[in-house]
Amino acid sequence: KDKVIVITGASSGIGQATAELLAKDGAKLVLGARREDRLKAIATKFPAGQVLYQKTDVTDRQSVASLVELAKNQFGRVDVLYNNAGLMPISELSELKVDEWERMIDVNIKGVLYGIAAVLPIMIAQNQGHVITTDSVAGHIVHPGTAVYAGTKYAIQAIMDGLRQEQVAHHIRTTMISPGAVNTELFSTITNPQTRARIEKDEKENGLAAADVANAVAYAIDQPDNVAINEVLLRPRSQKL
Ligand code: NJP
Repeated sequence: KDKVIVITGASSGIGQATAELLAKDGAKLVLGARREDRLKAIATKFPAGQVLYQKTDVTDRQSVASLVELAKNQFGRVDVLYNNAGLMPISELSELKVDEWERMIDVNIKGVLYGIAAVLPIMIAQNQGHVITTDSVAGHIVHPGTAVYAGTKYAIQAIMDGLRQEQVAHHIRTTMISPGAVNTELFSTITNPQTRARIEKDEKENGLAAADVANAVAYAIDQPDNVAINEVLLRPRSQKL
């Protein structure tokens, strides 16, 4: 209940809902994202000193390292890193939105790797830890338009399972949280207006609530230390693919 948990992408959606759920349960949190005002608004809902925050850009290795250092310095350890920051500017490959491909790779893959790089020495020294990453149903299935987004989420499957296998001896657990549609701000990163309108409508009408996904994160964290929930895949009941 009093675990020290670092969350990236904590300023909205799944990250915010998870931060609020875990903080209510007594966890000590360090929240990162670019929108510092949003992080501050979350932190001030809880007793002073329980929820810390720092402006963080996960595409900057030093910025992620500094977020993790804040947790280690203030709370003395890092029990859980939740790599949740992500972008989904989906488009068909023929639209050649190469800048958006690069941004997805930078945030969804490199951002996660920077998080792992920052916590791994700490967790190995502790001989204990838990790395959680928001993956996706898109880490299992691709559709026209999701090639690069799904590619980043498939990559996370490989990275997280590699981490799991390598760190069994150091008692480091890994969990991928793989949702289908969730009603968050994620559609706002889509620049094709028709695609954006379609996804926004679908997420608002049919998506899970961010709090539903937060429950899955808390479930994975709350298991006894010898139990590793390696993946939770959750869809709205109405979602077919
Ligand atoms: O979306 P949203 P979600 N550095 O937009 C942050 C996955 N997922 O909660 O920097 C640091 O509300 C951004 O913060 P800010 C998805 O792939 C979702 O849905 O202040 N942070 C915000 O806090 C992603 O991995 C659905 O703008 C950066 C957060 O990321 C995760 O869920 C379905 C950043 C995004 O919150 C959370 O997304 C699915 C950066 N450079 C998987 N760039 C879904 N919603 O349907 C962005 O399968 N952030």
